[in-house]
Amino acid sequence: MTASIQAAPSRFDAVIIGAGVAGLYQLYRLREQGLEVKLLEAGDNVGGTWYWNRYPGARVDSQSHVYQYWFSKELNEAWNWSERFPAQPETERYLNFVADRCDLRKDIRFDTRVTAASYDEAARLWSITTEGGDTLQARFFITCAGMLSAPLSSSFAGQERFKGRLFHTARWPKEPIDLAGQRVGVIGTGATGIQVIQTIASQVGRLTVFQRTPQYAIPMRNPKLSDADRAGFKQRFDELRQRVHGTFAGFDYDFDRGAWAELSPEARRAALEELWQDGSLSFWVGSFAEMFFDPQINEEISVFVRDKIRARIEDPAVAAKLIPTSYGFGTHRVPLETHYFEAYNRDNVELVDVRQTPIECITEGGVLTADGKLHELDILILATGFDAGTGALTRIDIRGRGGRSLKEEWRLDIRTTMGLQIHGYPNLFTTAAPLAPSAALCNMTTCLQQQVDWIAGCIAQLRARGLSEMEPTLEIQDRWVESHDALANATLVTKTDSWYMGSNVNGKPRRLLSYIGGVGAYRQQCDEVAAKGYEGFVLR
Ligand code: NA7
Repeated sequence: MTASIQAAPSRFDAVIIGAGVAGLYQLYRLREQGLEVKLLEAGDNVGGTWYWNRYPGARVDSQSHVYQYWFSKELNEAWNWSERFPAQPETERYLNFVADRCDLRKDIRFDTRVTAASYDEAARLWSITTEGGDTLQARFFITCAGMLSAPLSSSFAGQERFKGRLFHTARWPKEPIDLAGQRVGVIGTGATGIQVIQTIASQVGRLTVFQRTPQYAIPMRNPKLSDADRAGFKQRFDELRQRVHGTFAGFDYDFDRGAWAELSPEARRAALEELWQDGSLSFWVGSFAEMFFDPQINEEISVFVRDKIRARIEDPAVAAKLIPTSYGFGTHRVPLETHYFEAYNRDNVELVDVRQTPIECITEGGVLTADGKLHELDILILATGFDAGTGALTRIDIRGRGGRSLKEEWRLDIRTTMGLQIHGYPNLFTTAAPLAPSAALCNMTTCLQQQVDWIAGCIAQLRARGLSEMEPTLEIQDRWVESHDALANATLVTKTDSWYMGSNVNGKPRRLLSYIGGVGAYRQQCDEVAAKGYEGFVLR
């Protein structure tokens, strides 16, 4: 072959993007059906979120006994979690273990970033282009690219001038970074910033935290697991697997404490105390659903949490900055923390409220705030979050029927059918996409496995019927979006700014990105669609 002749594109039944929790399982499920599958992964190993987010203190906020795969009892028997909320290295090891045990690597191409994908209607094939210029063809194109994987890493004017080292948390290097004695700045106090701050406060010389929105965070209770704990969870494998798929947020706890209105003030207080002591997200998505709808109940619960925070901070002026008052508890992602608030009692930690004194720019020496003060730094850590839900897909040039552009469409309005398919993009299947339960309101491993199973079911069905194309009608998509919005708009979540609503990205259309009707209810609807022969979808 001469250099001028292009190699024919490689042809597969399915191409998957992303070797994280969803992608690995999707590969497993499709290979099980005998499909020729290729998984493309931008990183040099498996892990997804747990590959990229290796910043100091990175840790799962879901209990390990529900943050796992359910498709194989053998896997579950062979793996032993060390603690209730494992740190990033352990979670990454788990995903490597699964990839090895299931022999998944042979169908994964690492160091391969997808830049474009377009659908050929006549051939019913997707052409998927990589950064390296290769093209792969596939009947089915499945994105498992993550809900929180497109980092917002260039948010500040002058960043490139900074003479020190600058990292976004989601692009933390593999080699250790020596923070000892350094002047470190952290911008952002979301779930990520909190984990970084509480971890490095005692390691660095000086820590300057730039906070825009304070957080209602819950103290994590994270005991080491004993052999007896692990044996207990393993014994409950079948029960837990069934349970997590039916609860509101995909955990083993649910809103089953009765109605708030029927409890006396003492009983409410006792229930909140008990949930608080559990040290998990059960205080939020396993307590009282009314907090999402009723401003008064929400305020009562918010007061409870504010008092808990206040009691831990020595300086009342610092406490006033750290206690949220502009939004209610639980109306955006609630982080878990470990000695986070105590970090602000340390002499080497300074809190800068950037609502009062906004960040003007980054200079050679550090962060310049609107009061004219230069906060001099050796290292600047951006814990500034992600273009959630949409970013992973809009950073790829995805073209559907007639060359329509997903990026252009979502720039105007973010619409999907159950977060699993999009009208105008046949044979494109999406996980962790907008309008399905996701990170925001679901234990990710639960909802991702459910989505992967549903997609695998669609493909099996098509093949069994000798068909080759599936696409939702505009009508079913409109209906889904409408019912999603009706549920979302009844809650206080849509009244609070956060990445849940897309308000952290300038110009992004506002819509609650995650489905809020509950994991159990969502799954039921997905199952019904399948049971009715994919009613509302065109199969041909
Ligand atoms: P988040 O939750 O989006 O947090 C980002 C933080 O960065 C948040 O405190 C932001 O303040 C802050 N931020 C972002 N841009 C700026 C600018 N320009 N100036 C000042 N502060 C800024 O991201 P995380 O990575 O913490 O968490 C994302 C999810 O990953 C998390 O919910 C888990 O599910 C895992 P803001 O709140 O916008 O005022």
